[in-house]
Amino acid sequence: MISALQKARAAYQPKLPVALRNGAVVKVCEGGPTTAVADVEKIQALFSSTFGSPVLTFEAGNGGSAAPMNVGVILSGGQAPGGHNVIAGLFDGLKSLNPASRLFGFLKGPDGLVKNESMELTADIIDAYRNTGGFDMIASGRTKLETEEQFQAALANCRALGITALVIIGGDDSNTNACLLAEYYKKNNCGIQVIGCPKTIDGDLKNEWIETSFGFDTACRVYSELIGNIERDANSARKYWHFVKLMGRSASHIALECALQTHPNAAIISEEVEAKQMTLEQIVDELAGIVAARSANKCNFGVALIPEGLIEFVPEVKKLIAELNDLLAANAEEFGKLDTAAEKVAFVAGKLSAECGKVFTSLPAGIQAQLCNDRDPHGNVQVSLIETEKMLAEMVKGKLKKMAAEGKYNGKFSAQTHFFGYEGRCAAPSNFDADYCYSLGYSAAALIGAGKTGYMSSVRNTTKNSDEWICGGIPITMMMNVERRHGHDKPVIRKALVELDGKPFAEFAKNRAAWAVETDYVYPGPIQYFGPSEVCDLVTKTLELEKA
Ligand code: FBP
Repeated sequence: MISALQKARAAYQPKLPVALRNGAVVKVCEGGPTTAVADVEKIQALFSSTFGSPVLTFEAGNGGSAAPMNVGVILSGGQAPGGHNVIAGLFDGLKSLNPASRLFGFLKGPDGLVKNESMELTADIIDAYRNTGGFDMIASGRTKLETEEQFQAALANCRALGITALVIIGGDDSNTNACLLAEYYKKNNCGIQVIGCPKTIDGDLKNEWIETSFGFDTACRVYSELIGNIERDANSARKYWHFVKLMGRSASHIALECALQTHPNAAIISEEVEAKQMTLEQIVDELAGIVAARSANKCNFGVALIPEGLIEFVPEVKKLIAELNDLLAANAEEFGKLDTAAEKVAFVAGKLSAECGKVFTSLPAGIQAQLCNDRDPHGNVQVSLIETEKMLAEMVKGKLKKMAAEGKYNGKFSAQTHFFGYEGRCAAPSNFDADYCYSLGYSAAALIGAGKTGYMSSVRNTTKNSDEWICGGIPITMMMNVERRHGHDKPVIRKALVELDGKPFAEFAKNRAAWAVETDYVYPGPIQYFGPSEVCDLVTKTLELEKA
């Protein structure tokens, strides 16, 4: 059974750029040769077959057709609203190239490609998922596609299905791997094209050519609705401070966008914390200062936004985590035998350097235990499992107690904590994401039809009406540089962190002092799918400001 909204939404026809409205056989306009964002010689050497390809821009074709082909698609990494529309756009684009073309979905992410688990995506299946959230059509996974054995297994599996092109829908890491795969297949004349699509709610896969990653718009709208509701509750009950942690593994784009949409009393931006080399104590002092200032105005309530990745941007905690990672890796066997959190905490506390030990013991006991939890498959702390919102609420409470003892504060402080992340990742895509994703998928079909490989599908000028959208392909090598990862130099797509000299941060910085003491909340309400264009067809504040 499907909901009334899903039924009505199934009929929504996403908008397409003019260049794709006659089908995916397009006129391809080539720009000049390209380079990489940094480490040009190294990137060129690593990607000798795909490096330097031109930026491609499409113009409408005359409705012609191409030979039929079989294409495979993968959803990689965390869910993001609109993934099903990328697949629907890809499907429709391929059928416009030739109705006999077929699309196969590899199941559970890159694993499905390597282990040959797939299903053919027929028109009935696609129709059931148009404009829906989630990745459940074929499911996603986080396996990294990077070894030659994996590339060979994927090749054999594609050949068995007659697949000559792959579309990888993923974030910076998955698109980096798409680029490695494209290079390997081209260099070895395997006859398989690889195209990437920019996905992640985190919003950190963007650059001059990729205006935004899909899913960021919808996820931020869901969180902003919830934050607005909480703000209104706080302003009604007038007795709680709400500490809201927001997803975003590393960059603070989500926290910044939600702050711009809802005007909270405080919002921490990790990139600023790192740039100013702030200590945890300074962050706590700042928050406690805002609580005290509001309390002096008889407002013992408020809302503070905390980015998920914060702790890794606080220099002293970053150092502690790095030391912990090494320590746990070096003592894995001994550590694995410990049962209780207390034993684990005591074990590491006894082995840390004096400097990191001091930071570790200054943290609330619950956080100490969480820092000792299992690492992800890449040896990283799973930041979404660290309850930073609780840690800060507890530390602010402690600071206020001290301030009260010194006669600097006499208010009441009662905290509620929240974590918004999974709530937004599978929401029904906003009109923006529904249109953008469908166009990205359709554009990927056009890139395949044009015989291209190593490109990311791109749709630009998205703050304008879709009649003015520009679509085409961007060579993935163009977005790359070399970074040190787990002791090795690796080619990777450069992650886009919040730019402190960018317009979205400037807008926040200009207003935050007023938002801190005044109660200037904005209540965005739920995403609107039907109704006037001014409430349905919005773009994020981030994009609006960046493109202004
Ligand atoms: P992607 O970058 O793969 O899109 O995932 C982003 C994200 O949603 C982060 O915001 C979050 O830290 C992480 O995934 C959580 O991952 P998991 O769902 O595996 O717990």
